Amino acid sequence: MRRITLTRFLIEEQRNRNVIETDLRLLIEVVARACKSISLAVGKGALAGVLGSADVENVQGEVQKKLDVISNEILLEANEWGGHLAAMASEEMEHPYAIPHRYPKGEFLLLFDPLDGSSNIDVNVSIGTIFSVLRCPEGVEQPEEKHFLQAGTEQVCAGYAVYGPTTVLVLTLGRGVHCFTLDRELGSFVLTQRDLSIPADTKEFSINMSNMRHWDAPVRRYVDELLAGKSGPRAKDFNMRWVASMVADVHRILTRGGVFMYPRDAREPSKPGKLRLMYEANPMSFIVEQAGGMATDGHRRILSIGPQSLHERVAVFLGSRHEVDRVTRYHADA
Ligand code: AHM
Ligand code: MG
Repeated sequence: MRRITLTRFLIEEQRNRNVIETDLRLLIEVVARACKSISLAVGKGALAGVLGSADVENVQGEVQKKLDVISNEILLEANEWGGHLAAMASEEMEHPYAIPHRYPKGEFLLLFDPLDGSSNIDVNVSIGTIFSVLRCPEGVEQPEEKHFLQAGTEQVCAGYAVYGPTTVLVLTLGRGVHCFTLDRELGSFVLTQRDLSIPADTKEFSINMSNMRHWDAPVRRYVDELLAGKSGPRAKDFNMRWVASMVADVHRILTRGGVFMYPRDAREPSKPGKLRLMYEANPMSFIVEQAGGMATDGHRRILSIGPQSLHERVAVFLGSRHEVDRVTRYHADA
């Protein structure tokens, strides 16, 4: 079998389709290398003393795990010196991270959730990294928060890694979605699936059911109908899965279809949802749309939302097209 490593894939994309600039290729390779380091740290677990809490809160008011902090540092260190970035932003940092003056600057902005699925870190369940790449507006030397506030449609690249039984990296450059599996002996990501495609129909849904009493009426209506099964209005039985790591739930949907929901709820009525728009919902929505799926906040296409702040939250409905379309219609009906 001819093995296509990530490096070869990117060089061939650049050569044959001219869709990748050299700096963007470098950026993706650096992020992939950082994901390998995170994968190694995650894999060592208790042996390396990396489990447990770091005893500090991040800007979201969540207690950081040691691996959240380690993963954030790995991504910052890997990406600051290559000359491909203008600045970075992370779930774990209140403000954007400026590239130190001693290094050259590039034209891209990198945003990431360094380790998604925090509640699963200490219990040996799949977790991952999510990232999004934007272009720094022209003429901006010192990017500030406002320069990051671009709609998801402006993303030039997005991806995620899942640290599960295998480590995979899933990537889109706006021309399909491709999956690479980490060959641990070689230390390289190898292309294992081109052009992932999410089936338009599904019999599987994904939502944290414990919040049911807090949901808005359209979400209740939609899930009630799914739960009613064969004898209900949908006339088929649905299965449910909730890993509580968005990376793992989305990866399952890219593999076999499904609908993922993290709606707004009445626990914190002032918040539009739990997940963060710029480094969780936007990159995942770009990937899902590129695989033929759909992603909305119940009302609007997520990728078209004009962000107001770096850490803003959003309700998320994504996955198989016909299901996301239906739950979005239920919001409009209401
Ligand atoms: P995190 O970025 O702090 O890990 O939070 C995001 C995660 C998602 O991966 C997952 O879908 C969701 O939070 C799970 O939330 P809950 O614990 O409410 O089910
Ligand atoms: Mg997250």
